[in-house]
Amino acid sequence: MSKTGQSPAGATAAAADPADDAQIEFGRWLFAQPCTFLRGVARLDGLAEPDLPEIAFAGRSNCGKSSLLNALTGRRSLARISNTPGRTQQLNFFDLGGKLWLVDMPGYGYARASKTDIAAWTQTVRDYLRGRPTLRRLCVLIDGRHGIKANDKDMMEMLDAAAVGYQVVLTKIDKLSAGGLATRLDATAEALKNHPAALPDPIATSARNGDGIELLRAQIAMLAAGSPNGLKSAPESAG
Ligand SMILES: Nc1nc2c(ncn2[C@@H]2O[C@H](COP(=O)(O)OP(=O)(O)OP(=O)(O)O)[C@@H](O)[C@H]2O)c(=O)[nH]1
Ligand SMILES: [Mg+2]
Repeated sequence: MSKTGQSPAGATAAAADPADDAQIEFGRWLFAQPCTFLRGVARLDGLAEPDLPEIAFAGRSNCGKSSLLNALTGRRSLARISNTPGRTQQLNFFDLGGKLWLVDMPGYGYARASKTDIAAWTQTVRDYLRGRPTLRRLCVLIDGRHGIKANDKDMMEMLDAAAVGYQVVLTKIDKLSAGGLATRLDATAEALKNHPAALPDPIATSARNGDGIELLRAQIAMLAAGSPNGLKSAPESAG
């Protein structure tokens, strides 16, 4: 995986580097663990103390957060998918094999949200990001068809200011041609240079055809293991 942040020009280089076979296998193993809905919370005071490492998924309403979660865990309907934007209204916590929590966050930029809703959302997200020492990675999902929009930029600037590191994940890339994807990846990597808390290389995914899902699983598994050195022993020792 690129650690330097120096990616030569070109879409292939701009996309996150492929994981090796052992990492892919580890990711597959982790995400084959039983995954269960823990609880949904609208306010963080309803949440259990941070316990396991957490990976959270944020993004604009309808960008494909719940679908990505389902694709990662190989379940059709773990997280609720909807054509109605703004369906996921709370932070939904899922337990993956007692090893990791996955957090489906409410989408932002929902056109029909009231100012009060937006304020509440912003507060919840800020509280969550500030108060989760166990948060290992925030994935910011960007709808691959549209690229980074103004409200994505606002969100990313908030994260930059709070120094919360994040991985940008392009979704729905099955809707793009090969050329369209290359252009989107280049433009996204270029835009990320202005966001100090963003990892440099976006990951391109499709919940529909599975593109990029193994790579994302592998990256999350590595984070959950704590360090790349924990990789080989983790599946055996975890039973
Ligand atoms: N073609 C395609 N459509 C997708 C993909 N992922 C999600 N969608 C569609 O996009 C719409 C929104 O998906 P969701 O997963 O509900 O999006 P969300 O970000 O969780 O939405 P909210 O919870 O409302 O914020 C649904 O109609 C999905 O079927 C994908 O990879 N490819
Ligand atoms: Mg959702």
